[in-house]
Amino acid sequence: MTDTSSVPELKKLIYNQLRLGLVRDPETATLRDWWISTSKAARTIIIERLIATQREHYRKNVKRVYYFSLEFLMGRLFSNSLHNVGIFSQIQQAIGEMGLSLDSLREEEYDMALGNGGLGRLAACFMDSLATMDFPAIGYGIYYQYGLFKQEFHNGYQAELPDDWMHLFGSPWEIKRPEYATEVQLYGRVENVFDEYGNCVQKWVNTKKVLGIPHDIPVPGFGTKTVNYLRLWASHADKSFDFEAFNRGEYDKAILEKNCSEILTKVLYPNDKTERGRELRFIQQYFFVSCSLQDILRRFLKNNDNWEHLPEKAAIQLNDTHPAIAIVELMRIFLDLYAMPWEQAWSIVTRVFAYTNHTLLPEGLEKWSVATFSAILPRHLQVIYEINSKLLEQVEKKWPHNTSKRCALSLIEEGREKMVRMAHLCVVGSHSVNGVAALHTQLLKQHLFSEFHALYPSKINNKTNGITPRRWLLACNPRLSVLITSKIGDSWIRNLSRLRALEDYIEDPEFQQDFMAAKLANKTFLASLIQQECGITVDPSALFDVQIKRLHEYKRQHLNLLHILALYRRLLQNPNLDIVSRVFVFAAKATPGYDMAKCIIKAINSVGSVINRDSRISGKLKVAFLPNYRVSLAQRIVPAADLSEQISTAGKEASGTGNMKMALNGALTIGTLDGANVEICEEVGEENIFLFGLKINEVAALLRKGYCPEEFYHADEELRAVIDWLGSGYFTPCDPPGTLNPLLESLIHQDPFLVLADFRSYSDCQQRVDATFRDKSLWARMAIFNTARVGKFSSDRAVGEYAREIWQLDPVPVLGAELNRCIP
Ligand code: 26Q
Repeated sequence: MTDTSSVPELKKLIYNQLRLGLVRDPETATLRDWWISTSKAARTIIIERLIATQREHYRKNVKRVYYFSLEFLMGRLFSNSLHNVGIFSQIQQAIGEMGLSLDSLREEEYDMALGNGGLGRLAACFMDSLATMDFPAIGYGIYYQYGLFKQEFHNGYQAELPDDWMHLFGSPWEIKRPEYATEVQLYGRVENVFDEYGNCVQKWVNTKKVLGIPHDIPVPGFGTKTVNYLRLWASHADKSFDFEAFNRGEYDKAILEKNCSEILTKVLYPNDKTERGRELRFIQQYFFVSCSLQDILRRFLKNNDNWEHLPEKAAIQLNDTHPAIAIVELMRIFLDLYAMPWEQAWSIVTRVFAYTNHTLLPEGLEKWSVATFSAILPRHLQVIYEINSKLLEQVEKKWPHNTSKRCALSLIEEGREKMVRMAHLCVVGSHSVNGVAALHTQLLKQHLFSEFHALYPSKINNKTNGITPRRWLLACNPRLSVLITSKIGDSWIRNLSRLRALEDYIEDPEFQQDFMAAKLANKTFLASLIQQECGITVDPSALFDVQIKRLHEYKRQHLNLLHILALYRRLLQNPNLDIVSRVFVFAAKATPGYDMAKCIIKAINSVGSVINRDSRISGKLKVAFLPNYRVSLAQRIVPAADLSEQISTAGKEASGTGNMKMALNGALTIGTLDGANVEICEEVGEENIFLFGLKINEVAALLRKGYCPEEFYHADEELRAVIDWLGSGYFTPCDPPGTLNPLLESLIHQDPFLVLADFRSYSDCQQRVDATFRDKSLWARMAIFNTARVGKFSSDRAVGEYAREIWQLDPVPVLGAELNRCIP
């Protein structure tokens, strides 16, 4: 048997892909051609293992978890696949012998940006961990033609461009599977008809039909033969689409209708409150849920014949409420297509589903109008009313004659327009409801779902988020990975807690030096990217102060900005002031409809361009806002961060995962006691993190008493000065007067996220950061402590907890997947 992973064999595979697959002459092949051929060569190995894995799962009739998510932020797959399959160094050598470099090939790949932010990236990290830990798993989502928009800055303002990620070339990783095409119904009406036993049953008729075509992306585990996959659905016109129009000779009308079907999965919706009314998003949700459930039931019926066994074979995790309609759809299938009694159907459904909540913000809670349901999914609305009436019976039993409890718990929000509360649907229809950090879960129990918690005391549980160490250390930070492995071996890659062994080296000056040398090299690399992308020259030895995340007021990028202004002003007023040089690195996209977020971007860019050009401060401060934040950009910034900004208003960030990524790469955190920061603090110890700001109870107390930002504005001379300065037009000389007014107005008069209240505490804390950074050895020790102590935040740990405590899922090792004999 040939060893397909030997260098000569890999070279052969790559050449074959280039010549036979792409029909290209090696003499004239472009970098893109080489990237595609190399990816496809790796893919052949992955596919053999995929087939072996699926065969094993089928043969053993295993239980699987199905992760339902509207978003999978996979980023680039090239390096990750090579690492996970165990051929990274061989491919590196093969490519090198062919006169090319892996780094340049890597740059050819588009990010698979099928998500907005944390929730989508979490789904991607979980897929990596599930495969690595040999859990049978399939991710279900949408094959958007356009991912999250591409961001450019025009005069400091965000401009949005389409992200045509597949471009003309498609993705070398995807496998289109028309043989599993699935039909989905929409619109129509419900008729009462009598079945053969004289029972009145409901029939959904006169519907429009759309087809879902699966596109599979293989997900190889690290150091295992398991290859799971992501199944993404693209909409397609049904074969029968408007045949009549064709027959009437209305060819153009028929084609237009075809386009309507195919528009369904064209674009990912950005996370936006104003988007809620968009009917297309609602249809997207139902479309992918319906396809996925049919796929799951088809798979179940191949090996089983008793629905009672479904919960032993399938666990479905709902990534937020976005796929919540799945609960109703499975009920509808059981009731209407299999004539199952309600109680039995409900018992099965609630044992299959589990729900993860990712937000406490009221505007983050999804609601759809009863009118939308009635037009698009009329039968589902009936089922929802039925679920609700049974829920309200339970409420009546627990709290007799209590209207306020009924209103608080009902699936229907009464008002001018009746709305269906999707989170309530998820809570009643699932056996598990989890938050994503300890604090977040506690707040779910105490506030958002307090009544449900009283009704179902054991349902709500915590699963603190995690990140995959394969992408967020091994692949993104090769220098640090090599150093760590040289000291403690490579078992940390699959068992991140092993990083604790680094504590033995904390006092070792040579290790401190090597650790910080890796950091400096990463900063030098980022500095060249900043030069290239922003035209700003930065000094790699400065403190790299990094805030990278979606732009949102609650995340408080503007608090960071006020601190930058304060430092700048202090320097201007005292040119000899001794402060540590800093490079402030930002990267963030603002949702297109979110004007305040866009105004904050403009403000940061405007202040940055003045500061960066001011020779009076001799380069002590630089501000770089890197455009088009995405996974591949994060992979370059994370390893280069000295300071990780996690400064949300306490109680607003469910968890955060960027905090984990930067701490793992040896950055120190400056943060509030919010989300997973609380647990990071527990792990690294208070002496290794910079905490500031109001705590949750203090935020609540301040709001209760009536928060008045003007008071803080008037009481703090420096704060007032920087706010007035920002509003003066000084930083926006070429823009109309009042350009930044919305931001100023909001800060001084509303300040919903308590920026002014936390400013002084933040600024003082930044002075402690400054003092610490001067002590190189102290900083190095603290940085190493961070890397050594954050093993808990591996997505392997998180997924292990989900499997044990929610899914009751066992690992299934795939042995002897050496099917390479099929390859010539
Ligand atoms: C809703 C309706 C219509 C269109 C879009 C949406 C939508 C899309 C995405 C609403 C929310 C999201 C994304 C939310 C999100 O990313 N939440 C983050 O999840 C992370 C993983 O758990 C946490 O770490 C973050 O704290 C949380 O903000």
